[in-house]
Amino acid sequence: MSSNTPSIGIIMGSDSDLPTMQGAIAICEEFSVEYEVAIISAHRTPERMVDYAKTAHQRGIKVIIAAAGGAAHLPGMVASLTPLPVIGVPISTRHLQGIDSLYSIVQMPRGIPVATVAIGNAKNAGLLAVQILASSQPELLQQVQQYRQDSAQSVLEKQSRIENLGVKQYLANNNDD
Ligand code: RP5
Repeated sequence: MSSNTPSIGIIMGSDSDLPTMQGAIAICEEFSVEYEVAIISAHRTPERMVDYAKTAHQRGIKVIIAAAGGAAHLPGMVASLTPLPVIGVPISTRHLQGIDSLYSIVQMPRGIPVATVAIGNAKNAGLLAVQILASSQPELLQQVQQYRQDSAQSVLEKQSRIENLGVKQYLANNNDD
C-alpha cells in the first residue's frame, strides 16, 4: 500500500454538509494523515453507499467518518456494512437544530456501534479518527500527545492573560478581534 493511500474516509450525505466537515478535513491536514472525501447519500445513492461501505477496508481505509443531517441514516447503514470503525457526525438542521440528526445517528442497536460526536463537531470526529490510527502508529501517537500539550498550554496562556489584564480588559481585547 503506498504511503498516500487514504486511511480515513470522510463521507457525507450532501455537499451542504461540507462546510461542517471542514473541521475533520483540517485535522487530517494538521496531522498529515491521508484522507478521501466523498458525497454519498443513503437515500439518493443507496447502491453507491453499499459499494463504498463494503469495499472501503479493501482499499486501505482504516476509519470512516460519516456525516448526515435530518433522517441521518448514512453512518448507521455504513456501519452495518463495514468491519471498520465508523464515527458519526450529526449535522445541524434548520427546523430541529440537529437533534433529529443526533438521535438518528446515536441510537444504534446492540452489535452495530457508531461512535457519535456532538452536533456539528467534525473536529472531534477527525481527532478521534486520528487517535484510532495512532494506537498502532507510534509517531502519530506522539503527535497526538503534542497536540494535547499544546491545547493545555493555550488554556494556561489564556489564564495568565486574564490575570495580567483583568477580566474586563481581556473581554474588551477579545471583542476587538
Ligand atoms: C442529508 O440531508 C444530508 O446529510 C444533509 O445534511 C441533508 C440535506 O441535504 P441537502 O438537501 O442539503 O442536499 O442527507
